[in-house]
This record gives sequence, structure tokens and C-alpha cells, in this order.
Amino acid sequence: MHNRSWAEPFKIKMVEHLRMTTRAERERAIAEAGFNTFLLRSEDVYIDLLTDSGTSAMSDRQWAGLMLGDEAYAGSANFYHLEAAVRQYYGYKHVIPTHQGRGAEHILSRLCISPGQYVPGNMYFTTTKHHQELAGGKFVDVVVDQAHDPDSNFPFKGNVDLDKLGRLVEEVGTSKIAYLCLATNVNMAGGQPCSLANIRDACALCRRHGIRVFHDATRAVENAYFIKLREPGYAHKSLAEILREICSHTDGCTMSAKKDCLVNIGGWLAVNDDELADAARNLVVVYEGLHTYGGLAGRDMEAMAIGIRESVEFDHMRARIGQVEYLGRRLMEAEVPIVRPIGGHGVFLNARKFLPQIPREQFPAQSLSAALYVDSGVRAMERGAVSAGRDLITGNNTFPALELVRLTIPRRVYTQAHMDVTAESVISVYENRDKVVGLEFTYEPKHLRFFQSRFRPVTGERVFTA
Ligand code: P70
Repeated sequence: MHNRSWAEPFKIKMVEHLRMTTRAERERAIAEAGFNTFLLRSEDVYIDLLTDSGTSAMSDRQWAGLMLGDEAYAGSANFYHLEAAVRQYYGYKHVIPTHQGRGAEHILSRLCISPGQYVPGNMYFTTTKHHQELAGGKFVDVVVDQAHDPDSNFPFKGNVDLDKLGRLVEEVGTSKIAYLCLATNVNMAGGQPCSLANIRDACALCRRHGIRVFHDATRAVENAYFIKLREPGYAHKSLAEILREICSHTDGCTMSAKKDCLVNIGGWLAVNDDELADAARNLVVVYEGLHTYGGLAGRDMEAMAIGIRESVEFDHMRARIGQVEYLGRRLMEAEVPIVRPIGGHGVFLNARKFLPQIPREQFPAQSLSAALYVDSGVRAMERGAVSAGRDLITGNNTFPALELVRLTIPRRVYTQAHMDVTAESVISVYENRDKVVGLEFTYEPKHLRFFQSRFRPVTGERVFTA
């Protein structure tokens, strides 16, 4: 079986029509959107690779599950199905649903961070860091150096750097550390996994110092897949076994179920500690909803419970990551600069290498995602300086080592032919890269600026003049 190419372990039952646009229409649409792909109307997008979040195609079983929604305000049967699935596959004791991942991050940050505390993490994620800061915490990056190098082929670029973590503990003392925020399949590094050996060691270090570890489990199953393929000793374990082992080292997790769990909306907070669970259940009623629905409909929780079971099936993950690799390989063959190794949820273009003529102050990744949309209607997402935002203290723009454009692949949605068209478009923009111009802000909001910022080209009216 495994000497054959991967193919989707499903067939298509319903189709959603896409609208094709002309280049002139796209020029107008991106200008109206302030050259920010978040502000495009989805009707104007052909292949939508903005995100893998909430964009999955649900299975017929999940759709059937929607019809079993128990919309009771309290004690919905679907909550208990979700709770059982999380306990079985992730292994945490207490499960508190939230409307999506950031709802869980909000509750956890409020409960576990005191003002002035540090929160080490294996690379920042935008919403996670924002909630940590709103709670008075300070994020400290403790990911391995390889994560910041797009050309490093290290197989576990998501790993925690134990020296960096140890040094922080020594410098500030355990009482100043809120917890370790441990992300699996690190998003901002390019969808890069942690090894189980590293997870074990990082969590052991924390335990020795009495520091808790909370896991951002958003893409933990994708991480489990890479462990199975790459880490000695795991080839014969199931994804479900590896997932349980990952989670067993940590004290709880936040989850955006809109990714691995194959649903369009939902999330949860899970913890093992009884007192913390009580406090979280109490706080969730203030911000999300009663602790047996957390801002979701009963049907959403049912779809999530079913999605969790489907997500750990090996053939599903093999096809999912196989598709991402297919796109990545096509771009590598054309020598387009991408982050290596190819990640789990998308292919990340290295905009600094792609557009060396655009200075970082003119946001090359933002320009590149706008140019790609103009070329073909493919929508990508900036993951560089605009996403990183400003320094809390100085107010200056921060320029992370990685200035990337993410081509994020929704699960079970697009075909290999869509990947071909995407690759052809990226390659054609690459061939005409000298015709892409930089951008400057015309509007910059206070919180998570990348979502709503507006820009204009630094010269002329068009971002891509090819
Ligand atoms: C994405 C989405 C969400 C996310 C995540 C990790 C590792 C938490 C969350 C929050 C959506 C997104 C969010 C902010 C900026 C751009 C896009 N990631 N942890 O596309 O979960 O969205 O459910 O509140 O990746 O990567 P939620």
C-alpha cells in the first residue's frame, strides 16, 4: 500500500461553485481591500488559501451529526460526546468548550498569568501572545534557532530550546514564570513539528521547577503524523497513540478545533487540575456561555466529536499532508524560495528571498500576497512584519527573521489540479518578481493589526505591474 501514491480516502458528494474573475476585476478588488487579503470578499477569490481554519469540508457523518444537535441550554448530550472524545483522544480530564481557540486562550491567560510574569513559548502565535499580553504577561521566545531559518532542513523545527528555557528560569526565577506555552506543529515557523523526545524533556524541565505546561493542541495530530514518519521508535504507533503520548506530558491544552478537528467553528480548553477547571468553568460563563456549550450550538459540538475521531485516521492525515507536500515540491522544483521542510498545513513562501528588492519597511510578504491574488485569484496570508506588530514598549515595528506568505491548504477541499494552478501562478509571479512593488500603511488598527490594516503601493497604483 505505502509504495503507492497517496490518494484521498474519500470521494466528493457535493460541490461548491467558484467564481472566476478577470485580472481587471482582481486589480479593483485588491485595491478596494487596501491590499490586504483579509479584506477581500470571498466571492472574489478563486482558490482560497488564506487559512486552514474553519475551512475544512465536513464528512457526511459530521453533517449527519448536525441533525443530532441537542440544543438544550444546559447539559446538551453533544457536550458529553465531545467530552468523551477529548478524554479518549487527548487524554485530559476536564473539557470546557469555547467558541474557538482564542476563547480558550483568553480564559487560560486570565487564570494563569499574573501581571509581570513571563510566558515562554516555542514561537509566538498572534492571538495567543495577544491574550498573554492583555493579562499582563510577557511572551519569551524559546524555540530552537533553526525555526527562524527558512533554509534549515532540521526535521523538528518546532522544538523547544532547552538552554533558552533553562536560562530564562535561572534569570527570572520560577515564581516569575506563568507556564510554558508549548505549541505542536508550530504555525509561525511554517507548520513545523516538535519531537516527542523534546516534548518529554521540555516538560520534565518544567516539572522539576514546578512550572506548568499548557499545550496549544491546534495542530497536534499533524505533529503526531510527523513524529510517526520522522522520529525513531514511532513508526509502528498509531496517530492516536502518539497524540495521547504528546498530551500526557502537559497539564492541559487550548484548542482551535477549526483546524485538526475538521469543523467550521469551535474550540475548547482542557485541564487536568480540578481547581483550575472549576475556575475556568466559572469564567467561561462570563465570556463564552454556560460550561456545557461555551458559545457553540449543540450540533457544533457533535460535529467536533466526530471530527476528532476522523482526524486521527492515518489515511486522512497521509492525504492531507501529501497534498501540502505535492504543492511544496512543485515550487521547490521551480526553485521558488519556500520554507523547508515543507510544513503540515501549508507551504510558506520566503518573501525576503522572493522579493529582495523590497525593503522590510515596505512589507514584502504583504506585497507578495496581494500580487499573487492579482495574478490568479489565489488568496494567501501575510506572515511577517505586519503580523508581528509593534513592540509593546517602544512602539516600533518589529521585524521577525521570517517574512513569509502562507499558502494554507484547507482540509479535504481542493484537488490536485487546484494545487497545480496555484503552483503555476506562484511560479509566474516569481518570474515577474521585479514587477512587484512595496506597500505602506494607510490605516493601522490597535489590536492584531494584520486583520484590518490597509495599505497603498509606495509607487503608482498597482502592486503588480506584470
Ligand atoms: C490560522 C488561524 C488560529 C490559531 C492557531 C494556533 C496555533 C491558536 C489559534 C487561534 C486563524 C488565525 C488567527 C490569527 C491570525 C490569522 C489567522 N489560527 N493557536 O489561520 O484559534 O482562530 O480558533 O481563535 O493557528 O492560522 P482561533
